[in-house]
Amino acid sequence: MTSDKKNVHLLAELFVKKGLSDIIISPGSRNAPIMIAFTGKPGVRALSIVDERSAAFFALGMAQQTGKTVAVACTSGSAALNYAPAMAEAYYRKVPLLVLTADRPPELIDRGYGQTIRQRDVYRNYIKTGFELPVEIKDDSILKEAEKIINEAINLTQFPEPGPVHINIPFREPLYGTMQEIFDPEVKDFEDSNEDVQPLVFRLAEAWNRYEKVMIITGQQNRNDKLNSLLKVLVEQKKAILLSETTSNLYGEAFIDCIDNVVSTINTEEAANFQPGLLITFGGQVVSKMVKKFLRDHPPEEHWHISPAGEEMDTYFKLRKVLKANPELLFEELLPLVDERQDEYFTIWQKRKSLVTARREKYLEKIGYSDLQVFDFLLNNLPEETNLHLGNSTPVRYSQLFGSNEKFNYFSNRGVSGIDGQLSTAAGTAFVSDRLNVLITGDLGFFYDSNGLMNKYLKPNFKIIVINNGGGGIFRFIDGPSTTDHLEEFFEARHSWKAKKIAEAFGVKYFAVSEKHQLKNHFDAFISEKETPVLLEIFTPPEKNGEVLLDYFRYLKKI
Ligand SMILES: Cc1ncc(C[n+]2csc(CCOP(=O)(O)OP(=O)(O)O)c2C)c(N)n1
Ligand SMILES: [Mg+2]
Repeated sequence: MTSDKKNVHLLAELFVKKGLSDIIISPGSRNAPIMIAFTGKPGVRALSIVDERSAAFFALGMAQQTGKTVAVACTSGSAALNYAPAMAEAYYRKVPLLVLTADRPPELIDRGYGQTIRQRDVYRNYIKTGFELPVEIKDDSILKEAEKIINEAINLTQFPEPGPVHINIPFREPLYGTMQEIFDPEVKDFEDSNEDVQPLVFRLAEAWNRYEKVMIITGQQNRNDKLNSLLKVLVEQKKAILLSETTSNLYGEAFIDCIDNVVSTINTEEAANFQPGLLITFGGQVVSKMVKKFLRDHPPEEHWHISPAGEEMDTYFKLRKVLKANPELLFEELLPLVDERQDEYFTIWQKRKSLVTARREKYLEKIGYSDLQVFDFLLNNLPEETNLHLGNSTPVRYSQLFGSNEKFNYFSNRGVSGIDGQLSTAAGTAFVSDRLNVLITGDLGFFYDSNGLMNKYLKPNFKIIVINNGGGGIFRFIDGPSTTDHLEEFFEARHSWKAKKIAEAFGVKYFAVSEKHQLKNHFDAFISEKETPVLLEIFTPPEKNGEVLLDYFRYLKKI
């Protein structure tokens, strides 16, 4: 049996035929036909999550792990608006989501009916495309039209690059009718044009060989072993400089994987020595503000960006060319065509990296209990094979200071860097993953998204670490807030809340630490817990954290 609303019956059929399985449904009555059509259908795994904001981030977490499109479905009105933060994140990070919003029929919009807003194109600025299904499928031509829309919408969630797509679905009452399945729709797949990358490869090789100083910067991306080995050769044998971040999920001895440590020590007199001639970039967002500033002040002569969708990402205001290609294919073809670059340029970066790394270790030996010390402990003690979810604000930034560790897969909501869905996203990834999934979040980020715990799908492989420094610790480090009278009240939003009762309310086991000597024991107990999700709250002193980090960068500079 399915819904007697033919538009959604058709959608559910195509959803399964196109190989999709996961849908998260939030409660409501306008979306009853979606529930009826999807749940109980062979091949569909339907989850129920109440809070739409959290549900959409949970879906994003699932999709970032599996690479498969995940659908979310909600009722009409403000429910749909609550999907918006996760849509924006998915759009800017290229995560495949299919957003289904139930709506009233067009004749009842703006006529005083309840729970009704203008939903068509509601996410228009941050989705790939928005569609609306016909209300009634009265004849074959409307059926074909709906079939076309659904095929196209699902294809667009994956091609040419993944992202979110919206389908608004108007329903006329009554909403709860059922009928036997009647449709066996036709699947239309996206034909990848498989464009020839050769001409692009020759152009890039020609540029490479023209410049002695070649720098590659990688933004956020998933782990990719083949790409990783190609980049290793480009760096180790061809002497390019590669700047990567933990969120780039790339690992190599000679990669400059702690950008801020190195860049913060480059002074104006020597900047020209570190400045690239040719800059090649690919991947998503770059976390480091310092490298953006460095390259704006000391720009490359040419910047070439590689993007499968051909996006113009002119971060450094020097973009010369966009190569519409897959970086892996491009680098594979490029390797045999490029010469080794200047040894001097390579060495200057490598030397600086070793100096600052030694300096970091010295500094860590002498500091007291603080966020930096806690991160040092955590990053050195988390088990192998961990999916490490880094909260926005300082967790993702602290991780950069320690470089990339091959034992972790790093995740972070860096598409738009919100603190509003980190817990839900990590929980979604843990749900579809067999590994240990550890989220390190700030306190405000945790309290903000604590509805992520209002969820029946938290598994024991999901562990949360809350670094509770009494507010938004980041505002102590960035220039500006401390020069105003509002640092504590309006920037940090200082509080003395504790996560204990929230964790307990949702059946999450709780541990707390507020001094260095407690850290090891509680951390070990936290990691050993195998039966239930668990939360470790680490209280740190806000003022001290600020001093320790600012002093860290001063200390590095004295190399
Ligand atoms: C949805 C959203 N609102 C506001 C911000 C701005 N913001 C960035 S960091 C931050 C403070 C986060 O505090 P916390 O989670 O405790 O992390 P800490 O800075 O202490 O590491 C805020 C409010 C944001 N990134 N996202
Ligand atoms: Mg905080």
